[in-house]
Amino acid sequence: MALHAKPLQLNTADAGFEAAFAARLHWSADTDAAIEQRVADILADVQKRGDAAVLEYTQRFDGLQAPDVKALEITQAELKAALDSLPAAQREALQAAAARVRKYHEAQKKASGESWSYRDEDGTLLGQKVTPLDRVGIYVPGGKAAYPSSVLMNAIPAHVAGVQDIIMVVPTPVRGSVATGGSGEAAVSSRGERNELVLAAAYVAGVTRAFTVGGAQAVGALAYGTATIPKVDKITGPGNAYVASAKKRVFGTVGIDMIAGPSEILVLADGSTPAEWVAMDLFSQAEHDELAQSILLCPDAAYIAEVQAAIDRLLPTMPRRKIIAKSLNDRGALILTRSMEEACAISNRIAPEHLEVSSSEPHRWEPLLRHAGAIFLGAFTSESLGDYCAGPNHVLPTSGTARFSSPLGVYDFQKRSSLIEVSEAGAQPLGRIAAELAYGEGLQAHARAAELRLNPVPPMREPT
Ligand code: HSO
Ligand code: ZN
Repeated sequence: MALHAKPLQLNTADAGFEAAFAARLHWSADTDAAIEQRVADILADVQKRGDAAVLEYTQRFDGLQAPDVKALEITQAELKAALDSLPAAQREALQAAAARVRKYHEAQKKASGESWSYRDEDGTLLGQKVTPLDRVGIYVPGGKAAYPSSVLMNAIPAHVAGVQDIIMVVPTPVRGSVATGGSGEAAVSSRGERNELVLAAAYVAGVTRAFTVGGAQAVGALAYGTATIPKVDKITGPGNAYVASAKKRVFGTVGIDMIAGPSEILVLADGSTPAEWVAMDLFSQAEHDELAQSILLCPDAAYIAEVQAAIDRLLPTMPRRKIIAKSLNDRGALILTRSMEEACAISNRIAPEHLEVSSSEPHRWEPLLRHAGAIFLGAFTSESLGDYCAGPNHVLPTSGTARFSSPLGVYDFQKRSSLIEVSEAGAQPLGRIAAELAYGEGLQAHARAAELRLNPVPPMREPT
C-alpha cells in the first residue's frame, strides 16, 4: 500500500472536538522502570569507581577500547582540524550561523543578564550581582541524533554568559557496537566514528574540552567528576531515555536544563501562505521523530484541503517520508476553527514549542499569543531558519511547558546573588522593623542582632 500521511481532521464546531483534541495532544514522558534501574546502577558505579567505570561502560556500550579516559579526550587541535577539514560552504555556513546566534545571545545578556543596584536615600545599597557558572557540561547525542546546530545552541549562550570551562561529551560508538544498533556484541576499536561537523561546531562555539563518552556514564562523570573528567555545575543538552533519566537523577548535585520531549510545530494560518510552504513546515518537525507533533490551525476549510493535497504531493519526495507519515498519522492534526481569534486561543492551550503565524497580518495576531517557545511571524519565517541560524535558541520548552518556561538562554548559564549594604542610618528603621518581626517569631537572637545596631540600644524584650 502506498504511504500516506493524513493528519487527523478536526473541527472546533463539532460536538466531539474537545475529547478528540485532548486525545491527540496526550503525551506521556514516563520512562521505563528498567531503564531507571540501569541508570541508577551506572551512576552509582561512576560515582564510586570514577574513570575505571567510565572506561568500562564506554567499551561495553560504544565498543571503544582505550587505555584510559585521558585517551578519550578530543584535543583543541583536533576540534580545529575538524573545522578546517569541512568543505568551504559548510564551514562558512557554520560560522555564519554561530555569528548570528552569538549576536542574539549578546543582546539577551545586555537586556537581562547584567548586575544592577540602587541606593536608598539613607545610603543603603541593594542590588543583584550576576555571575556566570564556573563550569558546565554539554551533552551531545551521538549517531543520527547528533545535531551540530544543537552544539551551537548549547555552547554559545554558555560562552556569552562568561562560563570559563565548557566540557562537551559526545558518544562516538564504533560501527557495529551496541549503541549503533549493531549485533549487540560490541565491536571493539580505539576510535569510533566521529562527527566532524559536531567537532567543528564545538570549536566555533567555544567548547573548552571534549570527551568521546556518552550515555548515563557521561552524565555521571560530569555530575560527580572523575580523575580525568571535571565535575561541572550544570549539565545541558538533549539525549536518549538513559541520558534524560540520568540528568533527572543528578539534579540537585548539579543543575540541569529542561528534559526535552519530541519536537512540535503549530502553524496558525489565515490561508495567505502557499500551501506547499506550510506542508513542508509541518514535515520539518515531523521528520525529527515519529513522536513529533505537527498541527495546523486555520479558519478556512478550503485552505486546509489545499494543505492536505500538498502533503499528498510532497510526501513521496521526502527521504524521511516514513517517519513523517507516522508522525502525521499518529500525532498530527489539521484543525478547522471558527476564526483566527479562536485559533489563537487554541494555540495558547497547546503552548507549542514552535508557533508559526503564517498570516499576512502576523502583528495583528501576535498580541493574542501568550504561550509558545518561539513565535515565527509571517510567511517567510520558516521554523527551520530558527533551527539553524536566525539567532534565537532552538532549545525550547516542549509538551506544553512553554506555559511556565523559556528558551535556553544566557540566563541558564548565570546565577544571581543579592547584594545588601546597610548604612548606619539605614540600620535604624530596618533594625526596628526586623526586631519587631523577629520577636513575633520568637527568635530573640535575630531581634538582638538588629537591635544592637540601634542607637540607643533598647532593652531586650522578654520572650512571649
Ligand atoms: N527543531 C529542533 C532542533 C533542530 N532542528 C536541530 C534541526 N536540527 C528542536 O526542536
Ligand atoms: Zn528541527
